[in-house]
Amino acid sequence: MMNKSMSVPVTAYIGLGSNLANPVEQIKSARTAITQMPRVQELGFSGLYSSPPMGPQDQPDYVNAVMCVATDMLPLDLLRGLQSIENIQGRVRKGQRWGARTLDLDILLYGDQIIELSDLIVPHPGLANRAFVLYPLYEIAPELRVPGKGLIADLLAECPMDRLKKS
Ligand code: ROI
Repeated sequence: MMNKSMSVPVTAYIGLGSNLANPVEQIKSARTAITQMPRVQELGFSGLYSSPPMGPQDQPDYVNAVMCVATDMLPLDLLRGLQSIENIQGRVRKGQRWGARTLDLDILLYGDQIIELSDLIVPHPGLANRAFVLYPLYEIAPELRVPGKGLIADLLAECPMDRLKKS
């Protein structure tokens, strides 16, 4: 009989971002924490990129990266796991929309699925026009097709690198 906890792993992409409390260390420890999640295997990790904040300018520059994992966690279970890592690393949700944060973990892609739940929209709505997501994603998955949006290479060609720097 098929064990109902067994399911086929999907390849998911996670965006990591930080602009407080030593961002490079925040990203590194988030990587370790994600790798240590029970039903997650790391398949790839981009370089680190820095960029000025998108949104309010009165906050430090960000460090961003993208991680590729294989997981058989359901999307919302993966999201809850990532949120608990954000909280452990001292994320405080303040009033300001798009304010500074110690750690932001976003599910960018979950296999080829389109997910539209109140808590989770995949592909991530900002993916197609944010250089700090597209460039690290392209680095680890240059052949990727983004469901509903097309080839990563075509999205990248439309998105100037602007002030994004590979660090
Ligand atoms: N800006 C940059 N450069 N990098 C981010 O990860 C990032 N994350 C955010 C907002 C506040 C929108 N701006 C950002 O959530």
